[in-house]
Amino acid sequence: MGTAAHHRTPLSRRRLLAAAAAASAAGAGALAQAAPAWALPGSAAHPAAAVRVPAGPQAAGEIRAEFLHAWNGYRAAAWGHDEVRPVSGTWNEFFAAGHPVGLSVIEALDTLYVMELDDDLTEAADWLEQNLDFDIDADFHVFEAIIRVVGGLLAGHLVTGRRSLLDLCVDFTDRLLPAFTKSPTGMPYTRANLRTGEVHGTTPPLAEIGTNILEFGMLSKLTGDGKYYEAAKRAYRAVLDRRSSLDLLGTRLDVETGRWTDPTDQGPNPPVDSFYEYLWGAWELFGDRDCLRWWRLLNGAMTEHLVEEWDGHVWYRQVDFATGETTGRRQSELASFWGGLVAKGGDRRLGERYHRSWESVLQRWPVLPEEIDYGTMTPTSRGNQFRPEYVNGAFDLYWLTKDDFYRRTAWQYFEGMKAHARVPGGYTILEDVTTSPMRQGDLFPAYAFAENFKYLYLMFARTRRFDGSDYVLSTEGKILRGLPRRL
Ligand code: DMJ
Repeated sequence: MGTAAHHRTPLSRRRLLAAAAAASAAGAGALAQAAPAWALPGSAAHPAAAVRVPAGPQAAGEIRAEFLHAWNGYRAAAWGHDEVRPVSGTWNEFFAAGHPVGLSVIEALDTLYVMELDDDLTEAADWLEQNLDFDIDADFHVFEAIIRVVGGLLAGHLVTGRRSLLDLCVDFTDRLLPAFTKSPTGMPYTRANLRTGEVHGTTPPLAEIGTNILEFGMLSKLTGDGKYYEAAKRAYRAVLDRRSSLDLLGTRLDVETGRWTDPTDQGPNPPVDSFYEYLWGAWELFGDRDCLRWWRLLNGAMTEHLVEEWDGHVWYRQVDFATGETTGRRQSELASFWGGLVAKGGDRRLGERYHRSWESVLQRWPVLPEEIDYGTMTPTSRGNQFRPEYVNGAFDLYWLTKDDFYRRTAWQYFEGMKAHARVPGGYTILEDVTTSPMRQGDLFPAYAFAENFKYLYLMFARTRRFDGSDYVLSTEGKILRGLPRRL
């Protein structure tokens, strides 16, 4: 690797388009020179293209068996608790110590359905019906509660048709709603006490302000009560009203004063990532034209001001949202879903290129580190929380393009997961992916029952239980559209 000066090509999109237009005017030869900045190298140039994958049904069977390995590990050691610690055979409560809500059971519902594990689904839904009681005197993290519990119960209702799961979902959401309704700006507080309605936490990041419109919108649709959708929309508007003159956003806002407390535009990195994801999602799921407009505006500005070429790959730098000045070159693994979103949301080339940037990192570390600095290509956070984002991106790109490259790279992800994160009691997070062997931790995050195995399975399975040509999944992998029309 050479010096940054040799490798950086900081061309903004507008400049690239201008260059392409000028080249076009000058003739085809010149255009061919301007194009490479966005050109997609042939899949064959990427190592994942050479990965050997078993035939679809066999691959799907292997993935299902690995899901069951994890699920049965949870059932044996931690049933009813939020998360299993598969190495020690103990458990972890995700929201509040001493107050389990069976989070893994909630997260798994629609995965059990698509994998046709119908006895397990019945057992899980029965258990939730008989045991869940949200009258809990504890603070719940509002964003996590929405994407995990509200989304999980909604998806569970959609796949089982059980009214009881929807009733639980309404009760739970109503207990979180004060975080929105007590806020003078409409942007939610970070935490809410489920019993008292007290709220805390005044400076959430954007992901926590905007990642709710899909779950709240579905709830409004299913109940006929618009208050959930209205709360979500008001929070979005409050942020859009505070964008900079460059149409960029900072990281955190004070929900009481309405002032920015962190002016960094993170691009698709956390803790902002799904704020943008849900703008596109609200257009797809509800046809919301405001959200489409906002997605186009903000995504266009990020493409213009944040995207840069570096060592032949495209990445999103961090910038000051007011000036556009570069402030960092970190890239979180959590951003690796972004290629699929950008491709769906209008710029297929950029989306495919961004995914391939991450694919090149996967060749180096078969389980991705939590964060890298792409300027030096060094991991800046060496663990991996058993993350689903990379395969989420491959999943979306596969269904959009039907290019087998994405199945191959997903299979490579699956093999990395099996080789390094599998333990006798299921699967675990990794503390360091740069050691050999990779140093293992002791936790199976509940989201992996909703995400990793589902994305993998649905890329290979022949099933009538999911429509890959018309689907909307939440940020937590919950299937909100794409199920058979039987409900
Ligand atoms: C999940 O809870 C969701 O995917 C969320 O959007 C952020 N990331 C975690 C899994 O890594």
